[in-house]
Amino acid sequence: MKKNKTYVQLTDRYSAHNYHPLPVVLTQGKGAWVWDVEGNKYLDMLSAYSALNQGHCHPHIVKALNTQAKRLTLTSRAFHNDQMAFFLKKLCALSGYEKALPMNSGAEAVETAIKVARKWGYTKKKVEKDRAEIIVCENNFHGRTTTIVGFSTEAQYRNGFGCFAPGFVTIPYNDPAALEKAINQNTVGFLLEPIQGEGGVVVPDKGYLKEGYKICRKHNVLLIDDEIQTGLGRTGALFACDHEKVRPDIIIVGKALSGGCYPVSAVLCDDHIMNVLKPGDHGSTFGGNPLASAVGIAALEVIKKERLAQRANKLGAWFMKELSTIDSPLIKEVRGRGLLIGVVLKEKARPYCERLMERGILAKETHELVVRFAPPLIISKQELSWALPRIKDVLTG
Ligand code: IF1
Repeated sequence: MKKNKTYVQLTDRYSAHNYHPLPVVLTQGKGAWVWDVEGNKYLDMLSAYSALNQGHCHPHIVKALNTQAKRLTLTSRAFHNDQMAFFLKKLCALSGYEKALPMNSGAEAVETAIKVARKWGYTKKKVEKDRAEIIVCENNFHGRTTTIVGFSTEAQYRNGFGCFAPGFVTIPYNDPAALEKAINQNTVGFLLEPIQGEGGVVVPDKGYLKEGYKICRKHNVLLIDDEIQTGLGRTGALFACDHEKVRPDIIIVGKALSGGCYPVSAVLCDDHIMNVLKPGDHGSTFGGNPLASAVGIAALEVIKKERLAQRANKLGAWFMKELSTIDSPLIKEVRGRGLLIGVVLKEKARPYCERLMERGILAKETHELVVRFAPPLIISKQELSWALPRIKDVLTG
């Protein structure tokens, strides 16, 4: 049996060095568990940054993937396929929006939302040509395209990648007054994460989204909610904005929209916004393809049928409470919502993630000081209970 190290060396030889992963090489997954090439078993507490809410290789989703793969995989949007409409219908029914536009990666869906918001601004709000502004938050993470990193406030994501697109205005997160102040007649959208994931699992004050929504309404600005990481059950509701009963003008989803089986993302909004797009305005070779659509249908069915949001809510509250009782001078704070939890340390989190790995738990640091726990939502209380003493050992030892 080849060792993890062999694969890591081979990867270093042939792959761009744009990542620094933990030195574990996975070869199989089932539910909340994964196995490496040496036969070691781990509890996956990252779930591919919340793409695996339904768990690894969920049989219902894998079956849909296999069945569709044998029938038809791609038509392009030059022709119709017999899967996409049903996928979008299901997504609209679940989310309560009138229209959905399918893309592939999260970043592409964010780009799509930016285009929709700008075109809405020019055609409906009558913003002067090329003057549209979108407000974004400090500490944001919305993806890696040049437009998106152009409005990141993280030096590493930007440095060396300019020039950047104009038209973005940055304000502090969790500050409604700053939003009101930043809006002018050219503002078309306010793009935000309801919880900042990459930012370190930053949960804003209660009422922030509601207040933000009210301000947007008052000034005819679109609230664009990036639920790529927080959506589809992760925080204990279908969308994190549901906790405040806010209905954003645009919601962006990705990751768990395929249960980790395929890249599937989408932009959701009502027709009076989506109808600004005309044939030829936007597209994607793979967006809405039959394989993606069949997988998407199955992924949504699992979220609903297995009540993943309710599970995340219940298990998350319990797990976070348990984590909070760990008495260690190393821990500064435990924060999060549902099964998106950050344990903020007083020192670098990476060595602790390495030690967790040695104990059979896969987690990844974010923002240097935060260990993020975001297991698949199908995880059981027993599995979480198995993890607790191990996490406790590592964080107190
Ligand atoms: C990587 C982080 C998470 C996202 C939100 C859009 C996207 C993401 C809120 C873009 C993607 C990913 C990207 C991935 C790591 C991961 C991540 F650590 F970078 F911050 F989840 F927390 N909006 N987040 O979280 O979606 O284009 O990647 O499909 O390695 O960059 P994408």
